[in-house]
Amino acid sequence: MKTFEEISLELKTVLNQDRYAHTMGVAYTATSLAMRYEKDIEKAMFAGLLHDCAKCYSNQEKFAKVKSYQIELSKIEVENPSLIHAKLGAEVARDLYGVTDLEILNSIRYHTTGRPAMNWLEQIIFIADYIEPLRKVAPNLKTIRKESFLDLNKATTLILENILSYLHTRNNPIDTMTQKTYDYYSKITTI
Ligand code: DGI
Ligand code: FE
Ligand code: FE
Repeated sequence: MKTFEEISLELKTVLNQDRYAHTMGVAYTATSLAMRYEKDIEKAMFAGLLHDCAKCYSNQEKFAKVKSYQIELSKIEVENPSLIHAKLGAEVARDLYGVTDLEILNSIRYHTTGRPAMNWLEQIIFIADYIEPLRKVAPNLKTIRKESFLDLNKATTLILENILSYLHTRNNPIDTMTQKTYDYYSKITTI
């Protein structure tokens, strides 16, 4: 696998400026969460760094890469290409950045929708993506940030509530995985 420095330099050329800044925010927020929960800090840093590595390709490039990596897309992913960067990102991280660690690859693959029963890294990346310092618009963000350092499951539920209500107000279709993730975490959380 390439070094953090090498990957950062490459990402700077393929991501736009805002996305690069967000990426660094997620890398360091994930690191902080890994410290708090006594997990592997380095893994969290790499996963955060790479989670949006496929975000800035054009839709045309995304579909071309999906084809070349033989990725299976659901109907909702075909119709909402903004979802594709998660699955595609896992393949790009493996192919272009030399990541072999399955936990890192899965945390990239599931960072947008989450999934039921996420492992620690998947959950930390899902949360860090939402709470990193440059994210400014979500409701109750202050509470969610605090909760992230107290109870990962509770924070996950709060984030999914926001995502679902945001998608509802915009009349965007809900990916079945997003709904399943919400159902799972709301059931195991008492708020
Ligand atoms: O890549 P980021 O912007 O950092 O964050 P992300 O990977 O969570 O992607 C956010 C985008 O994904 C945003 O445009 C909303 C969309 N999204 C997340 N879950 C769903 C969804 N879009 C649809 N249609 N359905 C979902 O369930
Ligand atoms: Fe993303
Ligand atoms: Fe992100």
